[in-house]
Amino acid sequence: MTSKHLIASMVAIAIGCSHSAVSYAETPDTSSRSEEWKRHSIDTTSLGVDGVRSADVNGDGLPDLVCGWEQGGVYRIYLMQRKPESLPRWIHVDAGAAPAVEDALLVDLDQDGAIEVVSSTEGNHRKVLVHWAPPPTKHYPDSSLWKTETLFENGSRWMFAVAMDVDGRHGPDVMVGGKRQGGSIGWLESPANPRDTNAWKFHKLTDATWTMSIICRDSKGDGLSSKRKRTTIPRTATPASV
Ligand SMILES: [Ca+2]
Ligand SMILES: [Ca+2]
Ligand SMILES: [Ca+2]
Repeated sequence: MTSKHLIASMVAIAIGCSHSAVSYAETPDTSSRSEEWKRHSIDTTSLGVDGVRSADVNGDGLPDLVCGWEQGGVYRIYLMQRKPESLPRWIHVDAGAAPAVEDALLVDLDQDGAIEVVSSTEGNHRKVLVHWAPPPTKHYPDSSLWKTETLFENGSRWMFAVAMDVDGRHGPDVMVGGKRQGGSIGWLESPANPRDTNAWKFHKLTDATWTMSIICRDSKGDGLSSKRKRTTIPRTATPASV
């Protein structure tokens, strides 16, 4: 596999109650569209994988991944390790519990250079959690150095989050979306000390029936990000937010 093919590869997730996997699909080394893509599993050890995000967590130029395992109640980061002309290996970072996790977001919330995870949880847990990363001088994959705290809860279910500096101060804020009874879309305002989770303030923007995603765009072209939301009518099955 060349780096060109790897960059062009898609990350996919297979979802099932008894069989779950974080996987990626390798682009064929040919111009023929008829050749099948090869699926490579990264992790098959938990249940209910739900959603995947990508960012270069450790700044080595290789894309890393994060996803939540809804039935497994954990989130995991996968750090890509790759040598030329070989398939990647992945370091698993299992750094905190997140019961009924629906979405996991990579963001350096306290701006110290180490990227945290913000997870949205539903079911009976119903919290927005922050999983604080170790300081940049510490070993990022060391699970014992991670710390999980509640960033926000109001009794409603949380489905999706994106980072966005809404007010232009104190670094990134967090836009969050929920569902069903009491569901809303709003933003969590970062305080001067983002590590003080009690000081984060929630600003409700609108009611929401079922948030599937939140996309930040400068739709007016005025240099300020706007927000678009996608919601659906209520249903009984848990949607796949891949
Ligand atoms: Ca990386
Ligand atoms: Ca950080
Ligand atoms: Ca801010």
